[in-house]
Amino acid sequence: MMWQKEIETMPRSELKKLQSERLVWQVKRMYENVELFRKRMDEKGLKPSDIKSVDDLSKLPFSYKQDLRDYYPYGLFAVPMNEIVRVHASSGTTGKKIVVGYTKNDLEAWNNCVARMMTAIGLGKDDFIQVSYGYGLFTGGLGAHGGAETVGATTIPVSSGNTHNQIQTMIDFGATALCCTPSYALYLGEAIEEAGLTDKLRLKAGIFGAEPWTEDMRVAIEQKLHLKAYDIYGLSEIMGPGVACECEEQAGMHVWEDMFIPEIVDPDTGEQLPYGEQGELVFTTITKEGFPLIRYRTHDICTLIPEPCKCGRTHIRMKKPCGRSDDMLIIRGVNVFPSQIEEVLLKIGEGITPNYQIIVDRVNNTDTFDINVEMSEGLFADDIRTVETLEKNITAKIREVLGIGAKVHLVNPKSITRSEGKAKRVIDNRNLK
Ligand code: DLL
Repeated sequence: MMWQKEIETMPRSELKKLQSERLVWQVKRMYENVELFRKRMDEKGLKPSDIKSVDDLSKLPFSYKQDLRDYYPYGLFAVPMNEIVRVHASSGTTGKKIVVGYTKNDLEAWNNCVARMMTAIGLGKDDFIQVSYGYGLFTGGLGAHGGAETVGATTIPVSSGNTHNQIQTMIDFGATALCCTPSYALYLGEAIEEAGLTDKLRLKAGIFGAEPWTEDMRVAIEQKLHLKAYDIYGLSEIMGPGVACECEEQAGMHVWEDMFIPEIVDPDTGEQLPYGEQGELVFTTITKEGFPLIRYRTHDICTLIPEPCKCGRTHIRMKKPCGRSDDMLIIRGVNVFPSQIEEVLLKIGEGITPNYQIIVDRVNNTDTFDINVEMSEGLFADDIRTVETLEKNITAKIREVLGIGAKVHLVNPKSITRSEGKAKRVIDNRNLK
């Protein structure tokens, strides 16, 4: 059942018809139930009846991450709260997280998205799928989990962290597939190699995503873990992992177009660009009930591949995202906005200035995360005790906000280089394109 052949190989003309019907349905119900959407439609002088097919998509207003902040936590949901059976959350640009919600049908649709991919890459009832994405508010763990149970595999919900335990579980429980971030997969691969345990692995496939990774990384992971490494893309706002997935061809990720309409737009003007051109990826959810979004600006820079895939699936493919049109960083799989750091520094205030620089690198397949913060004029670098206390305090607050550790270094006032008076906030030395 999970090879949803009729849908996955539907002729494009039929797919377009289906999308149009669903778009019309979605626009109508959102106009009735989501205040912000109604307001934006009214501002444009648009009525739901003006939207008759996917050809009218570009008339519709965009939606933005900022909207989720403004209507935090549940203000954009399109059903009464008693129909929402699960919420997840992800980083917002400042202190507050963004919150998303799912109805029972939404969870079923999500499970299907991931299950379609698992089926495509040959996973099923006889497999043991180890889920090493984090469980909790992050969508990775429970998203992969739902797909694994749906294909009937034996699901091993390890969650993230504790490498020793990961490896032991993988070997003892006979995992045949692994789901985690690509950087963690590489890290596990090295650790397994070092421990001389590679022979004990039974892995055949890996489902890796949540952060950018390169073809070189794919080769390295495949060599170390003796498996085939597949890419999976998604974002909490649209659903979670599984919005787009690679098939057996490993040649771009199929966007499940019966549920999501992708567009590429010029990040500056918002103008729709033809398939094949690079720009910002935008999604419209046409089946989501709980938290639907119309023309959501992902900020992921990407290209859609309109040519048919050898696998026979007709759903369009996307290339690996190759950057962001905003300043979001993904460090150890966690989304980080520089503004979150600035907010922490501003709150601490005394002894420091909000002049900071984030330096990210990748050493031994793990992201390093350093933050230099200029101390204020009144503080002296030789007052080691005060400096150390402040550094500890900032580190703790950053961990509280982001959920990951950073190395904080207080540096002399005005020592962070400015160009045209502006400090460069982020130096990312990882080569992920
Ligand atoms: O990262 C969902 C996910 C979990 C996807 C597990 C795949 C596997 P967020 O935390 O909301 O959701 O982060 C979404 O992560 O806009 C991209 O910038 C980035 N991203 C996700 N998958 C990929 C990928 C999850 N395969 C943001 N390649 C997105 C590159 C990715 N970037």
